[in-house]
Amino acid sequence: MIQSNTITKELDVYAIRQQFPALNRQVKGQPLVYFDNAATTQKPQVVIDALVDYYTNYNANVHRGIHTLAEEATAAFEASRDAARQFINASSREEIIFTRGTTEGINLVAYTWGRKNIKAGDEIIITEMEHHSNIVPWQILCEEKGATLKMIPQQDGTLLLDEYKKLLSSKTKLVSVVHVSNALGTVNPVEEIIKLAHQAGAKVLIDGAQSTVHLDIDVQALDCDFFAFSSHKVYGPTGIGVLYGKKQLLEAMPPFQGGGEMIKEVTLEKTTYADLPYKFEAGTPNIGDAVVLKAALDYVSKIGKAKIRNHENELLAYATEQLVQLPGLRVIGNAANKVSVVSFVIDKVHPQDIGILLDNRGIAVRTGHHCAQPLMACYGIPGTIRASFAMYNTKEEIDSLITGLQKALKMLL
Ligand code: 7TS
Repeated sequence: MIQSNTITKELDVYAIRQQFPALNRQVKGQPLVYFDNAATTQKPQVVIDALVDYYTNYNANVHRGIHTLAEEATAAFEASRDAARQFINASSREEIIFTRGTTEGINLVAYTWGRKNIKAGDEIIITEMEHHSNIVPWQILCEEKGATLKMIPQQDGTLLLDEYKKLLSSKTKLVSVVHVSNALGTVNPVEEIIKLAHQAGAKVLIDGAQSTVHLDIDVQALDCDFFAFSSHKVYGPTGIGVLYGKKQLLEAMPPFQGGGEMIKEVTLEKTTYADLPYKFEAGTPNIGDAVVLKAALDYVSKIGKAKIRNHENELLAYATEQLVQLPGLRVIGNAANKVSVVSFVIDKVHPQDIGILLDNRGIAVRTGHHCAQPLMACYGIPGTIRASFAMYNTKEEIDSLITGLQKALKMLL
């Protein structure tokens, strides 16, 4: 049934919902309400079809066969790289490295750029609101090198930039910052963070895991040195992601893994490495999922991120407005600039109990620390309940969440 209040002027949510088969399923006898989009988005039929098409019609290894299937697979694989380049406006396709996802992208930079450039006494700056994947690789590196990891503090979801300025010095070699917090939804002022880091002579990595699906990304305008994102949070398949790096940095970096495809010539004495981007893509890549990434990015571009964002912002405002009326509920993270995530705790109830009771009503949220334990420690809480929205969510679904929470609280309190 189409209800006018859930169709924004520009985005026909109900037409979009038809394109996501998973949204038709029932959970515990109720229609699925999927609010765990920050963990991973559901996939539109075009993405599912593209994967089936690849394995049905042109599955072959890339860059090595001269037969037709290998040529088709290689062309599709490289077309996907071009689509990713365009999606984040990198200046050249050589700057687009396929990875398994954001985690691998960050680890690649820590392992190669970090091993080469970080020395004892150097400092790396991250923030208090990082996902563990933008903390642990730097801890490992700092431990190995005798470098120091510093954190920009935050208050109620907003980074304290004055504190950041105090942390910056000639010792700072890298600033690695999450663009959009997965646990709070905060959009961080990365433009300013990047500018200040560059003035101090440091390089900057942006963790774009949560931002790439919601915001227009222009790595050249941002002037970041590295940018990492995951396909599966942009309506694409799992197991594939992109690391962007400025060409001159990537060229100067040692390889990540050694093996086939990343070499120019191997003798027993010495190996010379392949040109970019292949130097960083050892072995048979995840061809099928890489090919399909293009279908996902094209799908999002065709609908238009501005329209999607407009709709998601309406959902976020509506959800926040409804949630704060529940007794004992406290929203965690009230930054002025947020997208698509509302995290909250409720007095005297454990987030996990709420998660289980909501699941009994077919409502999927994430509960826990969201792989951001240092952030939870700032708030003195073990975790939150997180609802995160995508283009296919509706206000009626938020109403179901509110009803579900009211019923859960009646049972628990
Ligand atoms: N950085 C941020 C900000 C993230 O939100 C995530 C995943 C990652 C990095 C890691 O991405 P991956 O694709 O390599 O795993 N975040 C979440 C989440 O919020 N719930 O599940 C995964």
